[in-house]
Amino acid sequence: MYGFDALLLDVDGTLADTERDGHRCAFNAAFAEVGLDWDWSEALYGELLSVTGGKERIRHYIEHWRPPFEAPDDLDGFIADLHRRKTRHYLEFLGQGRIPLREGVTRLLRQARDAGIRLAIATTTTPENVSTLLACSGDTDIGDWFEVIAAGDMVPAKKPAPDIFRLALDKLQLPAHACVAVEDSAHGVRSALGADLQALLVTVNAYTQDQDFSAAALVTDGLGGPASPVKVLQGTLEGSDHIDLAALDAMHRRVYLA
Ligand code: XBP
Ligand code: MG
Repeated sequence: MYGFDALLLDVDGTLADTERDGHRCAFNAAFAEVGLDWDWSEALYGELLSVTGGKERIRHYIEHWRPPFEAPDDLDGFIADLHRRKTRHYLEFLGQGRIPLREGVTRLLRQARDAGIRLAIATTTTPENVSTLLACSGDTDIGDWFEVIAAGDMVPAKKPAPDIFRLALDKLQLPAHACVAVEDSAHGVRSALGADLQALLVTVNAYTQDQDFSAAALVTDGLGGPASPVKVLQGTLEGSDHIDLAALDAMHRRVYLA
């Protein structure tokens, strides 16, 4: 029925707008918990998102943004402890239902599952953050729909390196040309294309809308839905006025069969 076998999805910014009101607030809660006067504003966090990975982001902040900071001898241990605290706060926020899935995500995933399209995650965040986000999404079994969850420290190099998408493809035992990928950021685009996932949709968000997506096959302002057409920012949308399997299939065909 469709010309592709699997859908590989990013998490933060793609499945849900997790950064501004989720991860950022969790970092600030962890800083306060250990008595640090660090406060990542929405604007500063937008800058810090240039570094993927929470532990890597904390280290970058210490090295580049923080006035002279008396770093403890075991800086790695200090950062790991801070990140564990941050993750605990983030999981709490998810459990409070503070971070809903973006519009159209459940609809598209359900359509893919019903059509036999295999589902995989490729993300920089931790596996626990992924499973909890999905479990708190309202459709409690949505996490079971994913055959593969490639996440966080499973790979040595995080996005924009291609490692996490390559791991997802390896676990699926599929070639890149048999798949469609969905991302939200320039780092994610570089990671997906680095894994040769050319049939790539980008659904931008407030933090990423001004980034360079010229290499992506299709860029929209989201997945939309039958009652809410999407805005196409790059490429052409065929088959429907929102992102469904027909639209992804048309994109995949344009990339590989044109
Ligand atoms: C986005 C990231 C993650 C999150 C924070 O991941 O770079 O680091 O910002 O999560 P993606 P952690 O867009 O690839 O889903 O603190 O768990 O890293
Ligand atoms: Mg993302």
